[in-house]
Amino acid sequence: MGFFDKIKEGLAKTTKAISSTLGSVFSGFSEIDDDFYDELEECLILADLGVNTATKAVEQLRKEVRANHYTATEEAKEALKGILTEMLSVGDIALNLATTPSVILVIGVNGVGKTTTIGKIATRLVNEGKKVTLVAGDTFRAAAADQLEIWAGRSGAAIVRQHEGADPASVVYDGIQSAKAKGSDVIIIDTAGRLHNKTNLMNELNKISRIVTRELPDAAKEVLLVLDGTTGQNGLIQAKQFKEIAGVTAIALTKLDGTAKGGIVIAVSDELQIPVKFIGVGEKADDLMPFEARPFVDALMEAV
Ligand SMILES: Nc1nc2c(ncn2[C@@H]2O[C@H](COP(=O)(O)OP(=O)(O)O)[C@@H](O)[C@H]2O)c(=O)[nH]1
Ligand SMILES: [Mg+2]
Repeated sequence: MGFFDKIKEGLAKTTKAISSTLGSVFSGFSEIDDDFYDELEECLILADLGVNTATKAVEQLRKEVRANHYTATEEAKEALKGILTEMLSVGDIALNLATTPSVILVIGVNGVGKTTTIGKIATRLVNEGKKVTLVAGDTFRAAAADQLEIWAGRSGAAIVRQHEGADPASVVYDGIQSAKAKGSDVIIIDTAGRLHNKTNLMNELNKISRIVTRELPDAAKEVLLVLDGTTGQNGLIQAKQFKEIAGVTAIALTKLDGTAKGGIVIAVSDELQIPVKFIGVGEKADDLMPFEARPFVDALMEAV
């Protein structure tokens, strides 16, 4: 299945919600007037673009319609696709894996899909012929390392873990030594996401980052923030906190198969100016799509 069909399937709920409402706006108005813009803005907010991003998109659309003397709503629709695509284009969508080894530090609150996303990314990388080491930096619960170990087995990645309650930074140190010895191409670090104590979390992530920088000063590093797409605008608030404490370079939005609110992808890109590099559309190994802006927008508005 190609990217387009796969997202369309994964985003079925979102596509249905957005296209039925947006569809009625574009077909329900014969001319582009204030009522049209108001209705459009409301639809975009309902699709979880958030007030800021929806307002900004509609403002931009007004400018383009005026500048190009558009009169048909069909022309406005094409212009809107371009605007949304532009809002999603905030940086390189490929992971930076320029060095051997390179490091992906995966962060985010509990339950958003970090470990699952790591398993999916490991599967992709191993299939591309890369040697991958997973590091079980979530030592808070033994089950977390067990879950990562299952994904290591499935994907063909190596895993480094310690006992429950071990110091995450020490597991990371071990993981890096092991990856160096094995000649791994990519090291992916899982972490615990206890945001209830911001200071603790910050200290823990800082400590891990320091070890990575000390042991691999020249390595390409990604800090991948995982967000649960079903939490909508709350996810955005989380993301702002993590951006502040951890220097996020990339975002993965998960569970977009289970929500009618896929518009959150646009809000996240636009408000944080950090590229969404992956979207999760299911629980299986191949349910992770490298994100592409235009096909995403096309899928979102296909039936419109
Ligand atoms: N439907 C769906 N479920 C997902 C997706 N990603 C993760 N999950 C599920 O979300 C739950 C929490 O995932 P997990 O990786 O353990 O989250 P973590 O606590 O952040 O490591 C698990 O049941 C996963 O199977 C996704 O893209 N779609
Ligand atoms: Mg986990």
